[in-house]
Amino acid sequence: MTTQQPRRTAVVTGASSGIGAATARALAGQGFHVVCAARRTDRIEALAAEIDGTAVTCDVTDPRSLSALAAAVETCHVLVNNAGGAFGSETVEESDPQAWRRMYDVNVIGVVQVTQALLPALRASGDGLVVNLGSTAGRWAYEGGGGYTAAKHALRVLTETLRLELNGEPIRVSEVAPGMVHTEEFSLVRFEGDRERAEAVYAGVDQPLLAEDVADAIAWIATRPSHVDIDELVIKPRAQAAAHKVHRT
Ligand code: 8X3
Repeated sequence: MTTQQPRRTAVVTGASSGIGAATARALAGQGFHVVCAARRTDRIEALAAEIDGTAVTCDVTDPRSLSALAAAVETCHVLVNNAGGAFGSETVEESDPQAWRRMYDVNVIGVVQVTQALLPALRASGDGLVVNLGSTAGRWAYEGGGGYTAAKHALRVLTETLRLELNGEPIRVSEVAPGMVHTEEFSLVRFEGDRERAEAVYAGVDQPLLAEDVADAIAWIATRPSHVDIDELVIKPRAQAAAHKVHRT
């Protein structure tokens, strides 16, 4: 007679597209029950149906919707703080401070709030893991990226701080920091729907990373033995050696 083990639970924010959706699929493929959290209900419901998961509509910048997320998740083994994004590409001189606030809000405060909401559930699992989606923008500055690089640098420090504070508890804290990833929305959002500028980011680059490549790295981290903590994992396409050093043909 075989006894069926209950599926472990993973929560993925920003699961409606790109790296978030790919991560939800990858973790489901590893046997997790995945809670797909995002603002766009239709997308996460379709994804949840596909992977036998659960959809929870929420906005990581809105504490009220995070209470609903916390109420829906009793036990959480893996939390992937993926929701985030870049808004604009102006120089520091020309940038809109409101865009900086929005980027800090979604990339940093959003992670703080989701983590606060789900720490009781992570503790309840007895073996929790938090994976924060950082970026190479959290390591390198580049012109026109000020608001985003500042926010991702902040997220890196937030991740380190959390690891220090949770030391002694059975909760690991990781940062996955991708470089150039060609997703359907990241650059389109940054350039406010300007498809030409968005596509120019990847022009001539032999195989930028895909969302699935990053999801694969996250799934790898989530399937290490419990005592193995992957602090940070920087992942870039072969064609990218640094923020400015991208081989194009
Ligand atoms: C995305 C990487 O180079 O667009 O997080 O800042 S970059």
